[in-house]
Amino acid sequence: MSRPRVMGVVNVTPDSFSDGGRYLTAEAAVTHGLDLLADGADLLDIGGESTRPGATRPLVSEELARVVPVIRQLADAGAVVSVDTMRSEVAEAALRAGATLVNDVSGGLADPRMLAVVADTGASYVAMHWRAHSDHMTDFAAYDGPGGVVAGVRDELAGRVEAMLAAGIAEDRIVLDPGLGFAKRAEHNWELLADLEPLRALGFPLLVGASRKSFLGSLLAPEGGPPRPVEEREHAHAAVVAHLTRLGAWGVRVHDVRAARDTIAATAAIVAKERTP
Ligand code: PMM
Repeated sequence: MSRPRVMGVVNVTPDSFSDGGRYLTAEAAVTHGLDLLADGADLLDIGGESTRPGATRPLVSEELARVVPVIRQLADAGAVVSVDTMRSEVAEAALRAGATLVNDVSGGLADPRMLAVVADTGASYVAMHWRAHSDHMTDFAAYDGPGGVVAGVRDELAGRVEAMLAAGIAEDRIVLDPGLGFAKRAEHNWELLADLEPLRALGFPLLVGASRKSFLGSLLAPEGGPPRPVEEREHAHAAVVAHLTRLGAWGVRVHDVRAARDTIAATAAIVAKERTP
């Protein structure tokens, strides 16, 4: 596929910043997933742990109970399903229930068993750049080395790639993600978006999640005023999706699938004409 894949977000959590509590029952989450598929999602990302700044972690049993029934039903309905989890037990159960991709925001750092589980099952694996759990990640939002945030994220992801390959994950199963908003201040996110080439040069497909994040809210805030509310950030997000389409990103992780598909379609139509001699 030459255009970015659209990964629709289904958060089965009480507290996600973007949609917390809206799809907490399995029935509501499944209905939402089916709606996202009808809107054109290429795959669905099902998560049971909120990673909003300051969030505390659910019990493993809670996370399992939230995601497994939803994954089973959506996979049975024909969806390509990824599980958004940092826990190997949840990844294993999700893969048994029909998921084919593990989206680990910690890139294997949160659970020492994760990489081995992914290698053993042959699942695809999204490794996001991450430094610490959400309750204290803002303490780690400093990139003082040469090359700043771009070089810092690239080097830390390169280290994760080494660990993944050493664990036996096949090269063609790996997707990398810069982790916008995770141990990053707003200007870090913009710097990363402006300079994704060093990450791409690592040689893996890139997934990016900017949808509804607070750096969009702060960009759009009136002077001295509060951030733009979560549900009013979509136009700014569309500009990010257009940019990622031009860069040839592998995928975008989004809440509003239809808006992302429309943005990608229009951008791709322009790009196709540019390339015609
Ligand atoms: N962001 C969130 C959760 N999971 N996974 C990947 N791969 N990349 C991201 O940027 C990412 C993620 C947080 O956003 P949400 O609370 O709206 O799901």
